[in-house]
Amino acid sequence: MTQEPYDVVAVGAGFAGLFLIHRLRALGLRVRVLEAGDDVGGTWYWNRYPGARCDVESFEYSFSFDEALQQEWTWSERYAAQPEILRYIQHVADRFDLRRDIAFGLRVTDAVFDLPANRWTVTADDGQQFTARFFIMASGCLSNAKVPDVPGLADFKGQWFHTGHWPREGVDFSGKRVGVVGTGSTGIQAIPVVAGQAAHLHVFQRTANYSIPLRNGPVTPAFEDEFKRDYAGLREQARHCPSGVARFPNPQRGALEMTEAERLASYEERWRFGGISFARAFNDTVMKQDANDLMRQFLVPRMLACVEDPSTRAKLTPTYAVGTKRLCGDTGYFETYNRDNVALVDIQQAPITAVTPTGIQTHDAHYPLDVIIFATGFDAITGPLLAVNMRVEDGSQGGVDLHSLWRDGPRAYLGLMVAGLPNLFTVTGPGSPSVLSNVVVSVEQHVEWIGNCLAAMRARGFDRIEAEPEAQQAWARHVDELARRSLMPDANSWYMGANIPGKPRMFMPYMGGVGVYRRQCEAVAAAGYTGFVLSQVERSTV
Ligand code: N01
Repeated sequence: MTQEPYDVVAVGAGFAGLFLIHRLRALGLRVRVLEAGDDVGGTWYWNRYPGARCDVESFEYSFSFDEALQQEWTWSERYAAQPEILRYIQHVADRFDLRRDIAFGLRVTDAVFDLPANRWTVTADDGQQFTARFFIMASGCLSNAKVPDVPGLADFKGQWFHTGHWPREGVDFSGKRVGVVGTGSTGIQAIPVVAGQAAHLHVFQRTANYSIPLRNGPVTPAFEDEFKRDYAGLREQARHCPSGVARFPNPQRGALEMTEAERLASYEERWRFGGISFARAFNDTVMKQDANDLMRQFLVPRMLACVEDPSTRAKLTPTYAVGTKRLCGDTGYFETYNRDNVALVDIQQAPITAVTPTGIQTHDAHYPLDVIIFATGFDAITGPLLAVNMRVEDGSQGGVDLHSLWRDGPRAYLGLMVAGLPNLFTVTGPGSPSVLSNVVVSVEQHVEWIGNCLAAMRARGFDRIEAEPEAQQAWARHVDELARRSLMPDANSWYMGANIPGKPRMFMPYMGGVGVYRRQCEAVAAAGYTGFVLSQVERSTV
């Protein structure tokens, strides 16, 4: 069944898809958002695992586009848990009546751009098709959950879950022997909660990680007032600073420029404040190994001071450079290893070889389990884009598809458009600050930019836009150069695609920061969309 033509079809009803509807409606465009889940929320719809919460403060990790919305909503905790964030997103959908432009329960499988017709046809898993002049992937950077390819999983007699597809009804761990595989941001959040419920918990750790206590707590009226008395001003600051987070914005000085006393005072202040802003204590932490070593020397003893068993403490000691994989924020993570019902298994030293019908087998032992939780992450940034078979078809010359274009690694001009795929926009695509920023700030910036671009095209009578290959190449070189000046490419991180076997190894996000990035996007638009080719190929325009 083919649906009526739209101006825009988009994928995903998370923060990005919802704001897209709001913004594009205001421009008078007809938009349809296709969403695999049965409600709004995106990341916060799927990631219902125990302990899930945002490690960016909620007053900042929220929409800024509407003053009344931000004044009326009250967060109960400094770092809200998943149910509250989901309630907030649902509130936004209701308040702006966004659901009527969303089709739920549809997973998009294919998107084909018919070059002569200048139309995308987007196909969902139930066969429904939607056509539109413009297609926008608002599918998130961390929505393609990755279960490791471990032999024997299909024959496991217990229950197993990936944290990114957590069952709505929850999981009862009482009296169960549970195994958690993975100690990234997700595992570190889930482990303390699961440990409190399960009879026994084995944590299977491949890489020891850095984590800073969040020091979460209830929002007091004074705390709320701190944000709300000049919310607009704070948001403006967030938009123009590197991280997209206004409180503790990025530092102007490097650790190596400070005296030891100044440096320790700054680390101490951040440590007491809590959370992942610790990484932003100095501007050279991920740029210079010496600066990184100084942070490490401060952080590791603090972080592990609570772990009583010396051999567990040794296993929990990270060895890579701080901040080159995403820093984690936790609530009682390291303390969990003092519990009698928790054991840490070092699978770097003795890797998992199989899942057996009754548990996990490593090189040197078998661990009987009733439940296995994979907190093993995502095929990040490109995974959700490549999950849709996107291609351009030109009756005479054959076609081009995203998989071929990105065979050697993803490239997108400003992270917004892929040369060769006209009228397709990617929200927080590769080459944009996305996952290195407060992603809601980045989402709003992208959606605003796309909306302005569509409005400008309409005003000037254009109906096709595509990125120039040369501009895309130059942007990709710039993204790569920034990364190479830092320690980031040395880590086996998902930023590098290192967690997915066979994925091209390439640092995907833009390291220049959201403020600088925003200025570049604005300059491109102000100069008439330099690096893009705009044209009129249809007889009449929207
Ligand atoms: O995933 P990860 P995540 N065998 O990829 C291990 C955001 N987030 O879901 O490090 C054994 O970081 C893997 O080991 P290693 C945030 O941006 C935000 O935890 O590859 N182990 C690692 O320990 C975050 O960075 C919040 O050696 C395997 C873990 O699994 C991103 O989501 C909360 C394995 C995966 O860690 C992803 O976090 C949660 C295998 N085959 C998440 N494969 C907020 O608070 C992987 N691992 C906003």
